[in-house]
Amino acid sequence: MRSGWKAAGARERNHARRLTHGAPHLTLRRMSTEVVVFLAILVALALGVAIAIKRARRAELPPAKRAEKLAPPKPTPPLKERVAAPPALKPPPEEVTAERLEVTPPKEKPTMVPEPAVVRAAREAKPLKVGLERTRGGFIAKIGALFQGKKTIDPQTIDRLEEVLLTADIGVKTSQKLFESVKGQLSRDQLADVETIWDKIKEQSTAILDVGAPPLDFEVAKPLVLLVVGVNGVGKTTTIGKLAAKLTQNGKKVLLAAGDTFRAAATEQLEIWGQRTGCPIIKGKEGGDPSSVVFEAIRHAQAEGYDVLIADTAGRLHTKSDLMEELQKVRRVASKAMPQAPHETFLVVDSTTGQNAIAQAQMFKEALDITGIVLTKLDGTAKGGVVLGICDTLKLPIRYIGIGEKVEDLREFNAAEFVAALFDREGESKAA
Ligand SMILES: Nc1nc2c(ncn2[C@@H]2O[C@H](COP(=O)(O)OP(=O)(O)OP(=O)(O)O)[C@@H](O)[C@H]2O)c(=O)[nH]1
Ligand SMILES: [Mg+2]
Repeated sequence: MRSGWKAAGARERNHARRLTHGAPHLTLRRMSTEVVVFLAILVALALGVAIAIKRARRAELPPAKRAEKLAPPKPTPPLKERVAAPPALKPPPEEVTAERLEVTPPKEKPTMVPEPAVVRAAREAKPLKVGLERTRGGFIAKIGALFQGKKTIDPQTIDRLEEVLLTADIGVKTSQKLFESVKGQLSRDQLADVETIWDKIKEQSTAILDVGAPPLDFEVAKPLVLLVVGVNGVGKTTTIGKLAAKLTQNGKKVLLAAGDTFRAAATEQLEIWGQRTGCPIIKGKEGGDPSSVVFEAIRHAQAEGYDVLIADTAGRLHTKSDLMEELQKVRRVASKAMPQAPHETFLVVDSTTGQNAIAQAQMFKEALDITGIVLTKLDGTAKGGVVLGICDTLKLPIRYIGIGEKVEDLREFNAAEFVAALFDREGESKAA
């Protein structure tokens, strides 16, 4: 009985302990969990409301402002010059990678001192014939050999002339045209006379080379934007350097754009020309977007009053459509920075590649609006006859020719002058 009471007493005590200690502890823990859940719901609700308000405000913005808000922060302009850009300019119309561009002013004084045009012209007059010596040693020397020692020309020799022209790097169509003009337009008697045949060949060559384009005018726009394109290693950068020197010597303020972002060495090469000629360079990041560099360069040239902007580009195979599209984009973006830009697009071709140069020129012309050709390395090849093939096939004007690696070896092209130098047989026997 006593033990029964004891057990009952213990149950009572336990019950009392649960009531006095255990229960409040449990209640507190449950309460704090509920408070945390409640607070979390409150925070989530507040966040939801804040996002909804922000979206509603953005929806009220005009599309341009909205795009501005959504766009990533703009990179800090790298130079003070950028601040001076004309306010009316619009941003590039299509996706152009924003990148830090630099203007590299020449560190020292230019190494070339401007020289009066007359003095320069006199100094330049001689090398053309010398520079064309190798080409003269090609098909022209072969024709000379064919006529060698002959006072009159027989019909067999005329047929051999056709062979020589066909095997020269003129291109089949053009050589045929040249031959027909000689054979078809001369009488029997005239055909027998060596000098008359030479004259006819020269006359027809001049007619082919003169495609009737108006003379190159660097003053049609300020800045005149000149884009230089071509296959790898043809002489684009060298031509740009030489041309920058020429223009600077003629009193033009020239800016260069390092649009060959493919290799760091390409920019360095242009920088060396910049140092030599005293022309500043706009350059971008290696591997960056060339159209961005060209766009920035045009803006800079406009803001700083440059007369000419020459943009280099990376060499590319005419058969690579993606690379050709990159050039098309450069042209489109340039025209957004300045309507009509690029005003000139020069295709540089290496004459040592012979008839391949004609194929290159054809494909570049199809992809881009090429306005002129620069034919380089005429000093190092017997295949210079390709100049006839290019002009005849594409009807594009040759603007300059390269007859060496030096600055003065870039020569303005003039069909009559070129033909005279190429066919100049002074020193040879005229009876040949
Ligand atoms: N003999 C001679 N060499 C030339 C002439 N023009 C350019 N070169 C040389 O050709 C080589 C290539 O010239 P670059 O100007 O680097 O050619 P590029 O087209 O810019 O080359 P990439 O940028 O690699 O596509 C250089 O060694 C030049 O000195 C020329 O008229 N005559
Ligand atoms: Mg180059």
